[in-house]
Amino acid sequence: MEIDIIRAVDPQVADYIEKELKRQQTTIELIASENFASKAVLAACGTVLNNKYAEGKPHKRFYNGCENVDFIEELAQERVKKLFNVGHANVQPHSGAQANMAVFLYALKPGDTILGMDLPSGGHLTHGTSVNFSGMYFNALTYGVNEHGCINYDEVEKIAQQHKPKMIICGASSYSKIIDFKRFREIADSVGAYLMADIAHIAGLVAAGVHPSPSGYAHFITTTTHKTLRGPRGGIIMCDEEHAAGIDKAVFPGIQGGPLEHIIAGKAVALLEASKPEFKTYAEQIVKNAKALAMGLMDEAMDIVGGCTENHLMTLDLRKYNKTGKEMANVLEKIGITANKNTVPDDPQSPFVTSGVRLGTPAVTTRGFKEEDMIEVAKIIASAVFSSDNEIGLNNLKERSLKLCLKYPLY
Ligand code: DSN
Repeated sequence: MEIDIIRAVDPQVADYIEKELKRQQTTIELIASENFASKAVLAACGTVLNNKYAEGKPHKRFYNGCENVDFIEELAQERVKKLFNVGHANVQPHSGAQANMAVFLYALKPGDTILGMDLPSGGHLTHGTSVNFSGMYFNALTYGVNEHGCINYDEVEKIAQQHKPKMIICGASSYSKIIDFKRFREIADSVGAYLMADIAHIAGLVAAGVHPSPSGYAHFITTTTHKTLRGPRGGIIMCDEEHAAGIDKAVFPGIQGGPLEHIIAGKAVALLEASKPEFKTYAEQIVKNAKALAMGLMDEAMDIVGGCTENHLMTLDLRKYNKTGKEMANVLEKIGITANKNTVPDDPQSPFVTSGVRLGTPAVTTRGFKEEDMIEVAKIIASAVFSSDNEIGLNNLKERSLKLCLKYPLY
């Protein structure tokens, strides 16, 4: 057992790994960006591939001895191309943020105007936030959502017409509706902008055909590999052949050194898993579970941003209960449910406090949770909102959470 090998050298680290395993096994994981990678993916990441430097591309490396990692990286690239129907894939980005940074480096010059979704509406830090490189080095404009929690496409078009951005960014970290990539491309074309689709959250749904694909619409598609795609932590960039050389150069030597070939092996394994019929069933169940959770919460008089979900997540809007996201995320942790505080549109609270809690179903669906379990989760969450000061009540809720976890053993 790997843990025994670690324990023999470093009992302290081994202890914390075991405790983390227990935490994952005994809590309901509702962080929308997390998942449980398969044992095969985890094993691939913990191999001797860790030891290899491989700057460059397969068969064009700066170091010798790359004959095995070359084939693994090519396998990963080919699997991305097939799964997402794209012309070129770079599987080296260490993260989604670095995938985005590489696209910016290739497609933009400092000072260029970009247009992305604002953070409170569900956008991502790297889509133009002032504290991130994307907001520091570029003239970042933002669009938001309408009263139904949907992207305001007319607003996107209006801002684009007015400011002629060089790149429009779609994709989000906390957005529960289907993204209309075609409409985004039409807007981008009308002002001569590039379109970048960051599908980090929905990549697994796109791979399974449960969410429309940006392929054929976006000039650049970026993703992480560890969310709905259920792979190792990392990033990928996809584009047409015409941008391939430039994107590859932006990743290395532009922003990264040696690729993490052990993680790329994990990506390859996850991509193979994602091409199987079982993965399609899994992705469909993620969405069914999210809908059941949203319905369950609304049946308990909870508010959901946008009133429903069409993908894997939703944001609970706590304003009418005078609770903050920070407070409720901590209460949920006490009862064995892990989620994160999240801003809601027009949030009066700061991003450190927030008025919302984001809830997602990719991880619990991997465990085996079905719709009836999500209804029970909804009841537990609603009870926690209403009785957050009642210790005995919270202990009972913790028991109910644990019971659900024990129904679906993990690892
Ligand atoms: N931190 C990720 C999320 O939780 O959505 C985005 O990068």
